[in-house]
Amino acid sequence: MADHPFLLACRKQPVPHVPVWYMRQAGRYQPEYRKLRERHTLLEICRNPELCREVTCLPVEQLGVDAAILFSDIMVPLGPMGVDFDIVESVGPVTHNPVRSAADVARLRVFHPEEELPYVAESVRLITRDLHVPLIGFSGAPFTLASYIIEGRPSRDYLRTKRLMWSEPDVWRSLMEKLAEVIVRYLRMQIAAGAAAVQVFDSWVGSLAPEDYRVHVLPAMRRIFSGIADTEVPAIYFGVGTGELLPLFAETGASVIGIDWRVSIAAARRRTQGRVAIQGNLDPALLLAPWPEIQRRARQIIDEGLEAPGFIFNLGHGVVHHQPPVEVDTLRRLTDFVHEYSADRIAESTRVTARRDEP
Ligand code: 1CP
Repeated sequence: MADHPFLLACRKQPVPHVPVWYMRQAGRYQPEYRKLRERHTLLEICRNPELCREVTCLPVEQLGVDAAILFSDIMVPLGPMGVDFDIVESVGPVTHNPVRSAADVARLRVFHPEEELPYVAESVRLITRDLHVPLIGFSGAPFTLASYIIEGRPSRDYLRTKRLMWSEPDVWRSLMEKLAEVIVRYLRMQIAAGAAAVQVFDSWVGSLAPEDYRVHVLPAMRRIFSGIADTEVPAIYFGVGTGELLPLFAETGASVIGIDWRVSIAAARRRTQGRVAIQGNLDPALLLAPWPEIQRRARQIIDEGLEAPGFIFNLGHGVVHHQPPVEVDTLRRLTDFVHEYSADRIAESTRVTARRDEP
C-alpha cells in the first residue's frame, strides 16, 4: 500500500499516473446512496460500521478512484464535546446549544475518542480489512467547526464567529486549543485504526483575511499537524477560496494542500514555494457541463499538475447536490480520462528523458 499512486503523489514521488479521488464521492448523486438514505439518517450511517463500509467503498468500485474517504461528517466529534446538533435535511448541521461565551467554551469537553467514538475506529478497521486503495481519514478544522457551533447553522458571512474572534481573543484561543486537541486525538485514532492519510477540512476559513488567519487560526493548525507528524501519514489541508492564504497554509505543517478552482495549480505551487503537494481543482459545477468541456478542463489541470512532482486530481469542492444529479457515469469517465491521459503524458516524458540520457 505504501507505494500506491495516491500516497506517492502525497509524498511528491514519481507516479505511473495522476491519482484521483473526489470530495463527497459518497453522496446524493448516487442512486444507491439515495436509496439507503430513505431508510437511515446520515448519522445512523456514520454510527453503523457495516453501513459506513458500504457507503465508503461504493465509489471506489463504481468510479475506480485511487482513494476512499471515510464516510462521516465533520460534526461527529463535536457530540462528545457537549455540542447538541442535528444534520437537518436541505440545511446542514444545526447546533441547538450554540457556543458564544467564555462559560460555553469552558463547558466543552476534551474527550477520549477511543471511549466515546469507538464506532469510528471500528469502521476504519472494517473498511481497511479488504480495501485495495488507501483510506483517507478526516476531521473538520477548528475555524470551520467553530463557525457551525457559534453561528448555530450554516452561515454566509460568519459575523458571530468573527465577532467572538476579535472581541474575546482569549475565549477564541481557548476554543481553538480545545478543538485542536480533540482533532489531534480523533485523527490519531483513525490513523491507528488503519487510515493511510488524513484530510483536514477547513471549508470556510477562506472568509478570513490573511492577518486574521495568521493570528487567530494558524497556531491551532500548526498544533494539529505537529500533533500527528510522528505517524508519518500524509496530511491534506483543504479550504475554499483560500488563494490569498496559501503562503500561510504552507506554514501549517500539512504535506498536501487542497485548492479550489479560483486559483491555478501553478499559482498555488508558487505561493506554497513548492513545499507541499497540491490537490485539486476542477470546479464541481463542471460535472453538469457537456463531456467535451469537462475533458478540456481536466486536460488543462492535468498538464499543469504534471509540471512538478506531487499532484492529486480532485474537485475544487465536493460533488454538488443538484437536480438532475451529477451522473455516476460522468465521474467514472472522468476518472478513466485522468488515469489514461496522465499515464500517456508521464510515459512520453520518461521516453524523452531516456533519449536525452543516451550517450
Ligand atoms: O444526507 C446527506 O446526503 C446530506 C449531505 C451530507 C453528506 C453526504 C452531509 C450533511 N454530510 C455528508 C457526508 C460528509 N460530510 C462527508 C463524507 C462524504 C464523502 O466525502 O464521500 C464529508 C467528507 C463531509 C464533510 C463536511 N461536512 C464538510 C467539509 C467538506 C465540505 O463539503 O466543505 C462540511 C462543511 C460539512 C458540513 C455539512 N454536513 C452536511 C452538509 C450539507 C454540510 C454543509 C452545510 C453548509 O453548507 O454549511
